[in-house]
Amino acid sequence: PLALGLLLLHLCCAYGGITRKDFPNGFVFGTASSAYQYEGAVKEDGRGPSIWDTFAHKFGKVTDFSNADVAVDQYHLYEGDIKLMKDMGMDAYRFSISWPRIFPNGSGQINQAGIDHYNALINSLLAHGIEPYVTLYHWDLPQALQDQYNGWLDTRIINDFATYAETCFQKFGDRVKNWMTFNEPHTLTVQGYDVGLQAPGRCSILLRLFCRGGNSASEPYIVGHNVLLSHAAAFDIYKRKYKAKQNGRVGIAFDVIWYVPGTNKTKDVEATQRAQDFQLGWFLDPVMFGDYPSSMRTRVGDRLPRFSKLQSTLLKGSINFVGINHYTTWYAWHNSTRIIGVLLNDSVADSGSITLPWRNGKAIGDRANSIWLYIVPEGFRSLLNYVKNRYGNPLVIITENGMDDPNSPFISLKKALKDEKRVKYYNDYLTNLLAAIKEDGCNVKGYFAWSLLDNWEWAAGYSSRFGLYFVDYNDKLKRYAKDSAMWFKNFLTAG
Ligand code: PSG
Repeated sequence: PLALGLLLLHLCCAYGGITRKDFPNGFVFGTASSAYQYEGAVKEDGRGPSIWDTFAHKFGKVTDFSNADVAVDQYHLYEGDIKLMKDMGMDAYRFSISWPRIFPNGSGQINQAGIDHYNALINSLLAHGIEPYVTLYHWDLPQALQDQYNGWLDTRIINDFATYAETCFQKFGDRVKNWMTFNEPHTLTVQGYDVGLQAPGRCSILLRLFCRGGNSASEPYIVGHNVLLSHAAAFDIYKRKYKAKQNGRVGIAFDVIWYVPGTNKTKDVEATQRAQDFQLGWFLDPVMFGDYPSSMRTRVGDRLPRFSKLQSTLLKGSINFVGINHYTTWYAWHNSTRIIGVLLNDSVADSGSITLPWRNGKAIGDRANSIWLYIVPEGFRSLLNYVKNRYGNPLVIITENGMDDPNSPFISLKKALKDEKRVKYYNDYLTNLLAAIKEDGCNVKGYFAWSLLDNWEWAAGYSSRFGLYFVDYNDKLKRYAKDSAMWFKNFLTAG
């Protein structure tokens, strides 16, 4: 007990010693996850295949040649995982529902075994006093809809998504009060249909070297449009048919890198704003204001679909909270060359800005394991102020925040559990979040760490470890608390 006490004292007070008591009453803390990255059991209880099963099983798409057939097996191990959350003192858990577990063919017949599984998960969370926050779409589209009509490229998806969403409201909405229709509409659009590094892996950049099908100059805008209209349809159904009875909230979890100008020249400052327009603005402007940012309209022209009057009205105000997945900050400059436009001819080139995590050969911050993840805690506070100022201080929930370490056979278990860098990351990002709330008046009401456990990191497979808990992939997926889990426990339960 003394050793543990000293460890907790060290973990808490080595870094300014913030605790949850410094946050407003009712502020929610939790951890986040997603179905495909966690569940495994891909062939059990009638689940249909998703586009991520297909993609992960294609040769060369995942750096360590792995797939998520087993992942961290939360489908079977959820009871134990809920105890880990409880033990840290977490209030909430963000997870996603796998669409092909509910509708193995994407639409049509409901799979009762899928409903039963999520009922059991939700009931167990509530029995332990943990509030479920549910994402409807965290990228695992039923393969059947990809085969039938090209998934997000076709407007038929809007109805099928709306039916799936309504089924979830109907079956789980008596107990689930916080919904996110989409996880990272921008990432799924750009990674899936512009650069092609994620499912379904379509692109035309770099002379079609890496993709067989796709058009990076048009498909991302079509997909983004259908995602927005699908969100609006689901929001409308909730508002008209479920809100009065269930009294919940519907949001979206947006991926947001904070961009800072590479120099203070006007054209770089303007390019920084454009980079943000083509990331957060692309999806948040339509749900707040009813249309895309004007910089997108000007620069993309006829390739950017238009909203009808009715669609625009449906979209405007179709969000009860703004979910923010935030990890990192990059620089942005005006793109004054033509090379990128020629090589890419895509939505990235359309923005007319170049974004990078270094300047003059020097990184913007300390790097985590992922090549895109640089640690810049002050960027978090700036981003929250940007959202406050541009969008009228909406209700914000931080739906993801975290960093990864490498998965290496040369790092001992003992060493992997000493994740000092992660402890410092959380301390510093939460300190900036606190300042944004208390000093700047940002309306943030919840925070979810990515992630409870190490898990399957998409194209990076198992090579990346984002967890507060270590997962031993060589020994029955056993979970071990890292120092960061102890740090959270102290942060949440101290005093
Ligand atoms: C989000 C943001 C960036 C890269 C990847 C993501 N970025 O800033 O370049 S994906 C996001 C996702 C979750 C991932 C997690 C870590 O929602 O499923 O595991 O972040 O990459």
